[in-house]
Amino acid sequence: MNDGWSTHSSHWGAFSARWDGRGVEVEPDAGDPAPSPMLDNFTDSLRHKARLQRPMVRRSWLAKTGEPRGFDGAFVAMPWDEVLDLLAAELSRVHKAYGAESIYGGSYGWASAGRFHHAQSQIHRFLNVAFGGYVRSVNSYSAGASAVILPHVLGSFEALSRRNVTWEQVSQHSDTVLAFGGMALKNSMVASGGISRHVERDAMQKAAQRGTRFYCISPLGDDLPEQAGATWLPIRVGSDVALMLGLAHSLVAENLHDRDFLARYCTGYDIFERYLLGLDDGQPKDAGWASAITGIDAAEIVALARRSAQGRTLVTVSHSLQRARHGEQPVWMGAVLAAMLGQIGLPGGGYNYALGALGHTGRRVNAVPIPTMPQGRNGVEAFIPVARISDMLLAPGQPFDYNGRALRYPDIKLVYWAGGNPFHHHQDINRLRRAFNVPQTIVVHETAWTPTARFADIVLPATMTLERDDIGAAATDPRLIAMRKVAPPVGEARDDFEIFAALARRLGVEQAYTEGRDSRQWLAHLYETTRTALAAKGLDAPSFDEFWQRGELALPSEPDDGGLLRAFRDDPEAGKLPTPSGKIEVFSQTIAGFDYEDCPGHPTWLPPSDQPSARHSLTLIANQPATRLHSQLDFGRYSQSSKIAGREVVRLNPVDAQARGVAAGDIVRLFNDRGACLAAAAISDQVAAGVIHLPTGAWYDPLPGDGDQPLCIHGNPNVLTRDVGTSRLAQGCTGQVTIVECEKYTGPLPPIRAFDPPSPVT
Ligand code: PGD
Repeated sequence: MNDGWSTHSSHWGAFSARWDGRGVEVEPDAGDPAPSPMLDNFTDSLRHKARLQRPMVRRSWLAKTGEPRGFDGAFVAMPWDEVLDLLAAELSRVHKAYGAESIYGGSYGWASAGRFHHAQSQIHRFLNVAFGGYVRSVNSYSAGASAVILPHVLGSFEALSRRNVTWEQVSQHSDTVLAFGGMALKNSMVASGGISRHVERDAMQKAAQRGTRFYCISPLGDDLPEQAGATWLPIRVGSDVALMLGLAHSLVAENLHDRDFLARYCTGYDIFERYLLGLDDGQPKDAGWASAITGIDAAEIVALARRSAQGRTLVTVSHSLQRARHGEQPVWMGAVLAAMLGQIGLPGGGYNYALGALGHTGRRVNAVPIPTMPQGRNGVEAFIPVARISDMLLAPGQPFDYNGRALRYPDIKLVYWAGGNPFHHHQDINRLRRAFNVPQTIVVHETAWTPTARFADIVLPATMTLERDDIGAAATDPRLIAMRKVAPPVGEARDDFEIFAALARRLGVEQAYTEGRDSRQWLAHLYETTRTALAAKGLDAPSFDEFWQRGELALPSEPDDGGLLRAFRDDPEAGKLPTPSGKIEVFSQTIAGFDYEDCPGHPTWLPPSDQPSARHSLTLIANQPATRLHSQLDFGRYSQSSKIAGREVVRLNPVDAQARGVAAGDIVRLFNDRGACLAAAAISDQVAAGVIHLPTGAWYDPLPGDGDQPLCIHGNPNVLTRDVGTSRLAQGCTGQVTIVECEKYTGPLPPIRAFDPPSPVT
């Protein structure tokens, strides 16, 4: 590139960048119609004080003093050769003494966009090669419940979310979009692996201009962009299934449900209809019943059912709804409601789980494979659903249920993490603190002194994406991006690949790990899969060097064909769904057979188990932030610009603020029985009454000397959330909602320490 500019990419957009020795200039990709302002977080991040510069080892771990791990422990700097010898010896010791089933390498996290320096792939490959495997995690914090329920009732989560109704179809065909949980642009700004074109805003605007009516069904009115011109239905938190049932009942009451579709394409509707009509429990799930639960007017529910039965109607359900106790139910009931409307598989209609939840959805899928780092084979059977990490560490050997199986938690002695931040992403951080004190050794590769790094024993500095060459690609993005190194690594930071290669050498498996390739040779090797597929289609398929020179390459897409649901609609025999019956399972014999009280055999209204009380009267929504991806670059310019007095901003409805004497800009304390945090108040009528909104991602910053449940002085909502699975079926993350109280904070305001390296560091 000219004048020192390099093409690069991130989970939140493609861009060019230039390093001047102190800061980074960033220019969004010229072809991106709506670049993410989160790109600004890169500008001053590379040499920020929060960056990890040298390998560090916890002093008390080295001295074996048995002192608990904590935020404020002392670390000792160690030269690379020494720390790698030490770590190789520790890995060998644990492996020899307890086996590979004592090493937790689940290591969840988004890390960076590049496909080669993909921290997950690197750590998994290393543990597979070195020890024949590790205890893994399954599913994600994003889609823990839907990834398990959808295959039982409709098809795989990937197929249903990624190759289904596109934004092109919405802008051309949809008349009504029932967006349960909304489709906020802050979420579709992001796609793992990269996103070169942000199309959602313009697609919704185009649709609205054509006449599409969007309904934002959420306690937050701005969960759809203003360009959608949406009607806001401020539903009570966690009551979407009741609204869906009320709509379904209204359809039946007026004979508007599509009986032919239900008979031809579904199984078990008759069983579900008995429940819907209340034939066994005496409670019809009618609009009046739904209104009492949801707070939405009964006449409005009936009118919405009527409208949905006319024209082309699309039902979408966001990830957020299933990141809660009983999160399987809205995912399933959304599909059943769409089935009753009879439009599943039609352009712009039917059901698209997670449309707008990430930039991966609503797009055409690439017709050629993207580069993927091979991870090798994991020979260890034991695994956990990803959000059960604290349970596993705190209760080794204890039984748990998962998707019809009775399993036991493995006994973990060593935790190895690269590319994730559990002290950001996991629920009930005070419980996680206890859990992180159980293993003998914790190893973390990080770019910065995240709270997770501060709770580790061996902390190895990893390069940030801008400090290395890579290839950016996602299976739903039409561009392969040459992610060219922008700046030299900070301090002694090394690529994860280099670190694992050096460890592999010490463990005698270097050749198996590297296959004799250096980083550059791996990039060329991984690129070859894409190049060969392009050449086979007779398309532009430049050599690796030419691709690198050009900076990007266009990838072809599959047709906008509606995926598996369209194929099923067109021919239910030839296009059978991958469910036990080959049809849409309105009732699932398999799930009923598991006999889980918290996930029955058909979609069911199960009231939230965590209800507001006199002591804790507000429902907290802890969702994805708008100013950064998760916790990444919280110290970056854009993220910091949104804070008030350095604290994360919490939004309250004017009524709730007034009742507590809270004004805009005040510092407030949020608390419940699990913990407490400070945040800065903003007052907004876009937040329903009784609801309080604090996004995730502010780095955990506990007040020193504040006991077992220290106040987080920065605003991390995961000190408040509950660490309990969605149900015995999926055991997914339930971090989206919890019950709290809020009061004005008048004490002295402690300085933020989250971005200061731990002291003393010698
Ligand atoms: P990130 O902040 O993306 O969060 O959780 P996740 O752990 O993915 O963490 C990635 C880390 O990787 C960062 O600390 C970054 O510095 C590091 N990193 C970046 N590049 C590299 C690299 O090349 N090498 C190494 N070694 N490290 C690197 C996200 C998770 O949070 C997700 S996906 C969801 S959907 C959940 N959402 C919620 C929620 O809605 N509500 C609550 N309460 N909690 C949630 N937690 C979950």
